Amino acid sequence: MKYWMHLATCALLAMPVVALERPDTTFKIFQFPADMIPRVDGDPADWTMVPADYAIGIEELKDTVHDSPIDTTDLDVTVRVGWVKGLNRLYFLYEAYDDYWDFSHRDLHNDILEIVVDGDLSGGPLIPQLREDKGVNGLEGLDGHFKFHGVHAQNYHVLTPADGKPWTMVWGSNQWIYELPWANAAASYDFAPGESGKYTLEFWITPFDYAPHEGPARAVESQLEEDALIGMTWCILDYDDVNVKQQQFEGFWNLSHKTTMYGNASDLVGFRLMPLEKALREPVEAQWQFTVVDMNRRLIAFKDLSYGEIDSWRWDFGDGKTSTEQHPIHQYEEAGTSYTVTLYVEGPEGKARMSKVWDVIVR
Ligand SMILES: [Ca+2]
Ligand SMILES: [Ca+2]
Ligand SMILES: [Ca+2]
Repeated sequence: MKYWMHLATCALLAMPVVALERPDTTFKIFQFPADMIPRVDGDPADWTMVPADYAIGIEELKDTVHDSPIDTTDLDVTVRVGWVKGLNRLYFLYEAYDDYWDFSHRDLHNDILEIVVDGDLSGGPLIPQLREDKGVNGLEGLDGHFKFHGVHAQNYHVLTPADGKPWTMVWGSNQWIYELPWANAAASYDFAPGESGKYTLEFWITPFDYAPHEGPARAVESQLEEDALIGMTWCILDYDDVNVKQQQFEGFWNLSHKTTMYGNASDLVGFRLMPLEKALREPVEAQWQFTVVDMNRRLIAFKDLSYGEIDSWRWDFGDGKTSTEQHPIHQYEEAGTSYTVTLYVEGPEGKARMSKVWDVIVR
């Protein structure tokens, strides 16, 4: 093999591999504007702004355990997922029809919406039983559970409905993640156990890169960034008979088309954290941030973060100097705490300005 070919092969092998199920499909997570964050109260009215192509219906699901055909008189579900830029939370609206709502037992026998999330696409097993080194030094047992289970990707068994139970079970070693300030839920329904009907559930969860058993002190939230991909899936465990003694569900309706999504984050599907829809924005919005390059020389780098089609930028640095560069670097001659910095932007569809009074301080 020629040396350069060998190099090319090595480069290919070294590329990060995002192993997700359904690699040709990417689902979308709707970005709510900061002044329209959904109120978690079981009333779906605040989701009417979410366009139809964000709704994920039962036609995307597959019963990967029994291979049953879809029957919407047995189960029909739609899920919408949202996020808010600046918050590491995933919001959900779950709307479901079931011919038999099964929720009177105290144990695992309960209609369930199972969600698995891997915010940093770490992939790989998240339950000790699926580790390749299971059985080594007891990793399959309680050591594996407390040190590993659900730590780098999380599995929620959301109880639909939850009656005399918390809103969800966490299949992991870190039960603290299902309570405020990490999660919250509210449901609305009007049926008794064994009846049919419509169920509405609103909730949010916080995905974690690291969610240890001991609690949140050393935990690391997944940083949700616009346009980024996360791994996620859900499946619905449809129990349809309260009298069945064994804990056996009738349906396993899975968005990933691989059953082991429950315990392997490489079997999740890709979800994109979408930007704000155009209809929710002004045609031109001004925004910027800055970084101190060298405080001794009072050297500041300004970065334009404006939105829309823009063909002119004008910066007023507050010291009598200006720039028409998009991302200028400016040196202040004197220390000061009151440099009011303004960015004016303009394009064919409009103009805007962003002025910050107390942000830029040099000493
Ligand atoms: Ca609501
Ligand atoms: Ca059913
Ligand atoms: Ca059911």
